[in-house]
Order: sequence, then structure tokens, then C-alpha cells
Amino acid sequence: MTTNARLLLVNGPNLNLLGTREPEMYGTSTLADVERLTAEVAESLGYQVRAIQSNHEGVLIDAIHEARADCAGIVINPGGLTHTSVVLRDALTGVSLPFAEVHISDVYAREEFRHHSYLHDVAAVRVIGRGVDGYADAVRELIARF
Ligand code: CA2
Repeated sequence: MTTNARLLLVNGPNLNLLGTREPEMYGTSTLADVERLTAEVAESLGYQVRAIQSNHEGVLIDAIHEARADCAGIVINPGGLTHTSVVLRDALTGVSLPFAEVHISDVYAREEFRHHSYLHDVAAVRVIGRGVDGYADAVRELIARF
């Protein structure tokens, strides 16, 4: 059992657009809805959530590094960085916090370049294609592993 009863929720590039465009792909919930849902589920299980969204890779890396101080784990939807970023992988493995990788859409039903994730083999939990409810599932599955 960890002493840090907090999770870091990370949403990567373009996820600030949730609920404003491409509802057929990403649904109608906004980023604020996602952050609220995630916090509600985590709080029901005794965990606080600190949420960050950024379109800048370095900002995400800094937030992941800072999580070392007070978080038990990370729930992350890295957006398109999933398919490109060794840097993000290195940050997540570097802090040695268990993390859940979340994708709203079913990346395996989309373009082939979305089938590869730089995180998949180091993630403790992967939730793919369950819409925004996947964030809640990720919280539950991650906390169950603590
Ligand atoms: O399905 C997911 O959650 C993704 O991580 C979303 C990324 C995409 O690059 C990944 O392959 C799968 C894209 C995030 C962009 O989000 C938007 C939301 C609403 C409108 C436009 C973009």
C-alpha cells in the first residue's frame, strides 16, 4: 500500500478539443467532463487527482517528473505522442510510477500508424476504445494493482 493517495491524470496534445470536434470519433464529453469523471471515480476509491493537459511535450514530461513527489500512479492519454514519442516513454519509465495508458478511440480499427504505441509494453494497464468511460476503468484497474 502506498502512502501517496493521489493520481496524476495526463492528457496530451489536442485533447483540449474534446467535445468540440469529431464527436463520431471521440464522443461529446469535454476535457472538463473527463477530468471530473476521473476525479469522481478516484475519490470514491480514496484517491485525489491532479489533472494536466498540454499540447507541449516538455510540459507533459515536467508534470510526469513532478509526480514522483506525491503521486502513486499516472493515468495518461498521450494523444498522438503515443505513436511517436520515445521521450514520453523515457519519462514514464524514468519515474518508475505505475501508469495506465488510455485511448478513447479503438486505435486498432484506425490507420496502421496508430497501431504502434511506444508505451504499450511498459504500461501497467491499457484501456482502448471504451470512449471516455475508459478513463474511469483505467483508474479502477490501476488502483486495484497498488
Ligand atoms: O483515441 C485516443 O484517445 C487517441 O489517443 C487520441 C489521439 C490520437 O492521435 C490517438 O491515435 C488516439 C488524438 C487526440 C485528438 O483529440 C481530439 C479530440 C476532439 C477533436 C479533435 C481531436
